[in-house]
Amino acid sequence: MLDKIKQGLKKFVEIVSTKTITEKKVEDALWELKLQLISSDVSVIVADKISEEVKKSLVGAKIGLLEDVKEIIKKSLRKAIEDVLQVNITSKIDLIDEIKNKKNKPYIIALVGVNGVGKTLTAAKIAYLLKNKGLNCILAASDTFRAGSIEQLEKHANNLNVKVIKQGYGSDAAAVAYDAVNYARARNIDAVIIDTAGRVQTDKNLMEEVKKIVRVVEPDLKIFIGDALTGNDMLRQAEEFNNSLRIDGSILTKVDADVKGGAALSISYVTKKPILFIGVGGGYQDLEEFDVNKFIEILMPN
Ligand SMILES: Nc1nc2c(ncn2[C@@H]2O[C@H](COP(=O)(O)OP(=O)(O)OP(=O)(O)O)[C@@H](O)[C@H]2O)c(=O)[nH]1
Ligand SMILES: [Mg+2]
Repeated sequence: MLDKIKQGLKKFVEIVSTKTITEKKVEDALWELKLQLISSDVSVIVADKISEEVKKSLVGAKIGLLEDVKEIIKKSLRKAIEDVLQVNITSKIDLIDEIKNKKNKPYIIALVGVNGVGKTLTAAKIAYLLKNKGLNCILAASDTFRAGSIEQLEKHANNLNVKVIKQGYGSDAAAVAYDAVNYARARNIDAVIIDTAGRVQTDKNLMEEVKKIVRVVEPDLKIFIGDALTGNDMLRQAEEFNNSLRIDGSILTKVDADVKGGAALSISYVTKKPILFIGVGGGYQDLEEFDVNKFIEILMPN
């Protein structure tokens, strides 16, 4: 995964480090790098930002005779990437701690996003994670829209031995979430995970439906679920959900199949919210905490 960006970075390091660093040379190489980043689904704003930062730190840099030019260039790239991944992000969210520390149970998590991005599977993955951490949770079947969605969630819930609160298709999604919260409150359950209906980006009704869920149950955490494979499209969705709901963070799914990697690099910058987890497969255990340093480690050329 992430091979494409990695190659762009590698090429940049190689081009620049074979020559003395002059503004013109850095600029030419940066142009190449920017194109590579953009074709790897990094958003144009982010690609610009990375190029600018690298340029600032490299042009005019006085490099001692014994210093390794390659290392200096890598350091400058690493810093620029770190900056875009962490810009304006002050709070790292530790989900397990947050749930444990919440005074009035339950802790309420709402998962939102467009069709087919992995909301339902991610709801199940989170339930699995919480169970493994000794926390109990229930699932709210607030996708009352798509045929088969309730049975799909129930199947996961059966596998995990977690309760689902549901009504019928066509019923009010916010009412289902509300029921689930009440159920959990009455039984001292740690967390409620709300699975919501997918929507096509332009669907105003479904967006209103999620907003209503948010109004009614006031989730502690509103997580945007984005499919890493859909690149810049996913970034537009993230912006739209963020504008409508003020999301608290994102989970990127299908990162296991993502050879480009640009979406992960851009989403925090675009939303100014952290990536909480990444989905790396179809199993319940395939949810990893997103670690900026580890991500950079994977990206950086040797
Ligand atoms: N490889 C891989 N597949 C994933 C991942 N997350 C989800 N999927 C797959 O993506 C498909 C869609 O997942 P769902 O959980 O049904 O997506 P959804 O957002 O609930 O879809 P709708 O309910 O139709 O809006 C399924 O086939 C999942 O197995 C992931 O991290 N990696
Ligand atoms: Mg679903």
